[in-house]
Amino acid sequence: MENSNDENTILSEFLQQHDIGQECKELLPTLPLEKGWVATHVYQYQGFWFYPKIIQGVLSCQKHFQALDTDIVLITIPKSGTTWLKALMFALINRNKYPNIHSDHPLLTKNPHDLVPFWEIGLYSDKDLLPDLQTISPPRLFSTHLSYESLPKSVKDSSCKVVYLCRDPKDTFVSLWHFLNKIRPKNRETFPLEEVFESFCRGVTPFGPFWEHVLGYWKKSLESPKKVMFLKYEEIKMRPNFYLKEIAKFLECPFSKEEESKGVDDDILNLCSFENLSNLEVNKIGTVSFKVENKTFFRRGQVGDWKNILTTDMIEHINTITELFFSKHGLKF
Ligand code: PAP
Repeated sequence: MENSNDENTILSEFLQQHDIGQECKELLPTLPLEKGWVATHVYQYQGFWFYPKIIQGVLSCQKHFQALDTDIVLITIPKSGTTWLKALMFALINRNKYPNIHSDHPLLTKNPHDLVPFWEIGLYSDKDLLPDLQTISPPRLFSTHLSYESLPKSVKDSSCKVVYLCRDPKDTFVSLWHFLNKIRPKNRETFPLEEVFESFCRGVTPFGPFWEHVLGYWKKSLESPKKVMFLKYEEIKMRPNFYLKEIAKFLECPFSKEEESKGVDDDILNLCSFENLSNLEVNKIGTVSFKVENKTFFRRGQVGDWKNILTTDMIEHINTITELFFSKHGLKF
């Protein structure tokens, strides 16, 4: 079923203004704002851009989330491969609980976003209701699109682990542009590629600026490699088995020789592959808890799709920004 225009209008209103608390209402008028795409405006809070409803969730999780040393937080900027990483990490840490990937595995009947909740877009988005996280047995797995600077303090102070995934900004942008168009509100034309590109390059993009977001986690991963693991979509695509094992080691749950000989690692990779997840009935119908259709999270799942859509000037421009921000820090795409 196509997401109806009415549903998308509800999403855009939801992101814009739906049900925000007093603190958020008072904060918004004090923040810089810019034209949004899916909602009318985005606001800059702590240096990054958000829809109003999401600022509600950010304030709440910053205030209330209490990290445990055993927690695992999966972090991305949108369209970097969040859905894939959620699936991989869920399957990885629950591999003893759900050994049968063919019959009763939760990923066969639930979208990864419903198994690994976001703080700001899910658990903490209700202004009146805080989540009860006490009942979740460790290790608890959460996700967020927040920058390092904006993480709840207890995440930085505790020994919980952070797994950060990013992607070539050109593919991140192209994926974002397609995504925004799929969820755009009623009666809106396709968003002009050039205008969305210009906003992205200025840093005005949901949870952006892209470059500051990535750099924050890159620096942290160099400083505290036991705390923050830094991954690239392109590298996991190229060597999935190697990186799955690296994630397992980082989370201190490495694969045993016996598991490897049984092919548990390959089973997880097959279960979480783009081909498998995107063809599951659950991911073709229905919506995730934050009102986006499940199928919207699966498009092409390839490296280098930017070659099909960006002009030579755009490529040059975005490469120049990337070089400017990243080269002195030894980060390359
Ligand atoms: P989100 O941050 O809004 O949750 P996210 O999952 O990061 O979205 O981005 C979706 C991208 O990941 C899509 O990329 P594309 O637009 O370039 O195709 C989507 O196809 C890709 N993706 C989703 N699932 C997988 C997967 N299992 N393996 C590889 N790529 C995937």
